[in-house]
Amino acid sequence: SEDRIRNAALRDRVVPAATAAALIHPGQTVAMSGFTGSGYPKSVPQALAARIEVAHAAGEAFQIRLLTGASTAPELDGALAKVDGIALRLPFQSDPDARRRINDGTLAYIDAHLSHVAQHAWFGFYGDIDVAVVEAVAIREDGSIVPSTSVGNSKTWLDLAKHVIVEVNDWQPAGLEGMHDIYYGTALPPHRRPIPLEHPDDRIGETALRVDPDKIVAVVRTRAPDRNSPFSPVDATSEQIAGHLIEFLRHEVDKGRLPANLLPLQSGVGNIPNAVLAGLAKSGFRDLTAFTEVIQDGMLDLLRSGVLASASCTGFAMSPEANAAFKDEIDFFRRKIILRTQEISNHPELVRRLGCIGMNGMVEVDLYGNINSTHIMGSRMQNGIGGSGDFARNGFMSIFMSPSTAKNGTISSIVPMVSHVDHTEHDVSIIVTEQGLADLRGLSPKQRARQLIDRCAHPDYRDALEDYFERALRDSYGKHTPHLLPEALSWHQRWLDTGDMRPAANPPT
Ligand code: 0RQ
Repeated sequence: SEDRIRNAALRDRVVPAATAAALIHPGQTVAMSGFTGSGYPKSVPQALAARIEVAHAAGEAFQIRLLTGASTAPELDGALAKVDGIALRLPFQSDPDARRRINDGTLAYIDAHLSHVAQHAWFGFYGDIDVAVVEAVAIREDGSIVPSTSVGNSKTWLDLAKHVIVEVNDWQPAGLEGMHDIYYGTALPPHRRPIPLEHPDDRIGETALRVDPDKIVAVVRTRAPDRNSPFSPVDATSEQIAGHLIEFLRHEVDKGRLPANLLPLQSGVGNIPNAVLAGLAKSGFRDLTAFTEVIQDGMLDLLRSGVLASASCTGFAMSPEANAAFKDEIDFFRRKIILRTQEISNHPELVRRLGCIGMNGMVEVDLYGNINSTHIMGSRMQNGIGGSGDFARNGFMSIFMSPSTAKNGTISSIVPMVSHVDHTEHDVSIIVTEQGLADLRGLSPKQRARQLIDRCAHPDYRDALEDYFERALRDSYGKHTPHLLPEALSWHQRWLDTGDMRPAANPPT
């Protein structure tokens, strides 16, 4: 088959992964491609991890500062975290080894809005970027780089890095070429111009990444799949959540508050969003659009059936089966999908203009609608805020979904006060649990509390929430957002002490 490296000078720079990894030095800031397990480099990070392990065994210090688009996979985050090779990580991860190190306090993590990362890098907040490592499906004759299954921050990494390593992955379908839309109109304040995108499927950029060929110090050939995990089958809880949400969307169309084909959808990743997508497939909706970060299995099905007319994203999260089918139907999907930089896929200006419907998961919500998306019991990092804030703050409406309890019912997802705040009450419009849906729009704090207790809380926790709220109404210092401060986080403390938030289940001794 045709060589994916179509520039002769760069063909001469092909080296083994270990040779390329040897160009990365201790203390350097390394910026890699990759977004939710798609389009991340696969062999250089592993070769680098091997090198770090050898250095550590010899008593030498060797860590890097690691920047990406979002989460990656075991070959990148996992391999480097296992050998304690990461001093600083941003802006998002979901790797068990990285998470363990973050929570034992040895890995510094900056949990950033995904739309912020490129501009913060340009502003210089992260210091110099020494090396960029990006995965490509091809290098063109002119040296420009065709990204693979994600774009993420790769444009910015290639613009800013002193040196560039490209992994050309033969496993990725060549037919990805033409799916990308890389916008080069961004500038720094005060020189910014409006972004000329008016419809979710507008193309406003180029199909490949520009790079100064002199910066490319190594090219590595790989042939390996994106490491994607299968989704669990839709369970009853997710199905109920999806049911409530779709009924609500229909109701909004009937009321004339949403057009018949809704507004551009943003959907988080995971089993509940997957259930929502499966529900949309059977809902009767047609010609929907998606302006989102990640396309997962369910969205590919919606594109196939015409429920979804087009989808704009910055990466994929596909199961191995979905990925195989995607490769077979790449010519169809290239007409339906636009892969953008995450700076554009999540851009506040665009999310506001298009009026996106943001649908994301949460850890917990409090009586007044503040959302915790990231921290377990206020201090343990789960994944990160990801793009949820970009859409929650700026969308037409912002929906958060979760089962009403966690950890076998020992935790209520509706709590008096959240133990960490990612999305404030001002950014949240709809809460959905398997119990029901609370529409918080246009409600005052006390009205919101009533809705959340009555519609979303699990019956095991309803009385305790009601009791807290009533006593807060009576005794709170202020009666606008009533709280009993010594008690507000006592449910979390009780769980830490006894393993159960329910007072009766495990009375403290
Ligand atoms: O822990 O795996 O140890 O059992 O949190 O929870 O129920 O599997 O749900 O995978 O949808 O994750 C908010 C984390 C939900 C996700 C969050 C525990 C639970 C389990 C995972 P275990 P589930 P999900 C697009 C947008 C932020 C990023 C985002 C997330 C684990 O949605 O990361 O939105 N969001 N990105 O047991 C204690 C609670 C809990 C709890 C759940 N109340 N208390 N533990 N858990 N609720 C994508 C990108 O931006 C890239």
